[in-house]
Formats: sequence, structure tokens, C-alpha cells
Amino acid sequence: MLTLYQMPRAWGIPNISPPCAKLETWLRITNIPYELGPFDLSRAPKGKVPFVEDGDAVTGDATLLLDQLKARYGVDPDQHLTPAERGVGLAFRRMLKEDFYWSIVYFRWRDEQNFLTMRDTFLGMLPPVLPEEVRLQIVDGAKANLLAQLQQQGMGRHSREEVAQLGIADLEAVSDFLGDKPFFFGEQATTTDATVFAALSNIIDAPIPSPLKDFALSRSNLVAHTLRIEQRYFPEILAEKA
Ligand SMILES: N[C@@H](CCC(=O)N[C@@H](CS)C(=O)NCC(=O)O)C(=O)O
Repeated sequence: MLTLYQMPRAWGIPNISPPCAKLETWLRITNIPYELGPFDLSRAPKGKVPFVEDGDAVTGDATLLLDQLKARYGVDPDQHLTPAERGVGLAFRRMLKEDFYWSIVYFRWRDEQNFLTMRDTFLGMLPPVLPEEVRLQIVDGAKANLLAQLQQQGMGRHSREEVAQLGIADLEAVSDFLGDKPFFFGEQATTTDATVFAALSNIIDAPIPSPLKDFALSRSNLVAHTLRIEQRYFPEILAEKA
């Protein structure tokens, strides 16, 4: 059976890492059986989570994995889409992965109050056998790493207001396209729904106040889409929250 290595669950959502949440949601949409492995970056082929072990192969990168898994398991949740819909889906997914993701990182790690929440969340994920001092050093290292990545990527050079403006524009585009459809392209969940859910659950259900969260909560179709995916594909997480 396929083993999925990702960050441990927290905050009552599938994963606080959008790429991890995307891959696990996609596995549930496609009904590919899997088990969860421990959080272990040292075995990650690209030094990042998620990655999967399937037989002898250990493969990283959520986006590349989707294509490999489609071929290996003969599944494709996007098969019924027109070429134009596939193109639109890809553009939305890239927007969320390459642009919106960094606005999530910005409000989590650059905001001093939200950083305290991140610090506590990460401390809870690290092995308790490690002394607290060591765990704090790891969290501080993660923060320094992410702030450097934010700067290099470019989002970290903007003001809070500018990042909010950019992130809200992305959310507005998702909300406007989704409209009153249950899923992004109609009645069936597709790969784009996995990506949209990964981003939205990390805003709507995350204990990280931000203008992005305020905006997402003001759009009832975004809130309903998140709940719809949770109800259909992660009922056990929803039950734990109740
Ligand atoms: N393109 C990768 C991105 C994965 C990624 O950025 N993972 C982050 C967690 S959200 C990570 O593992 N970071 C560890 C690090 O940068 O050291 C994918 O889609 O899988």
C-alpha cells in the first residue's frame, strides 16, 4: 500500500501544509488506498513534504506525484473536463500554489502574534523526547528559513496591506468562478477542488487571523465548498471537531 508522508494533523484540518492537504484530498477523491507515515523530512527526496513511498519508489512533490499516480493507478478525476476547463483548472492551481501560498506563509510567519500560534503548533508536532530548548531552536530555524524564502520569492518585500490586496484578489477569483456550483467544474470534485480546498481550509479553519480569513469568511460559497469537501472526504476529522 502507498504510504503518504506529510506533516501531522493539527487545527482540525487535514493538514496545515497546503501541498500535503492537496495530495491527501486528491487521494481521497480518487479513492487510492494509502496509510500515513511519520513526519520525517530526512527521507524526503526533495527535502520537502509531502512525499510517498509506493513499493520501492520514494517520490516527492505533490504536483508531479499527481501525474505519476494517475498513470500508476489508472485514475483521473479530470477526465470528463473539456480542454478549456483543464486549462482554467491548471491556471487556478498554479495561482494558488505559486502566489497565494506565499500570502498564507506571510500572515503566519511575519505577523508576530500569529507566529506565536505557529510556534506552539510546531512545538506540538516535534518529538516530545527532544528538550524544549532544542524544539524551540528548530522552530526558530523554520521561521528564519521561511522568512528568507518569502524575501527571495518576493512576497516578503510587500507591506501587510499589499499582501492582503494580492491574496484577496486570488480568493475573489476563486469565489467568482466557483459561483453556486458545488465543485469547481460542476457536480464532481476534480484536482482543482483538492487544491482549492487545501488553500481554503488553511485560511477558513486556521487559527490565524488575517484579512484573507476575513474575506474568505465573507464569501459563503468558499465556506460551503470547504465544508462540502470535509463532509465528503474527511468525515472523521469533522467528527473529531464536533
Ligand atoms: N512543490 C512542493 C512544495 C512542498 C513544500 O513547500 N512543502 C513544505 C511544507 S508546506 C516543506 O516541506 N518545507 C520544508 C522546508 O522547506 O524545509 C510540493 O508541491 O510538494
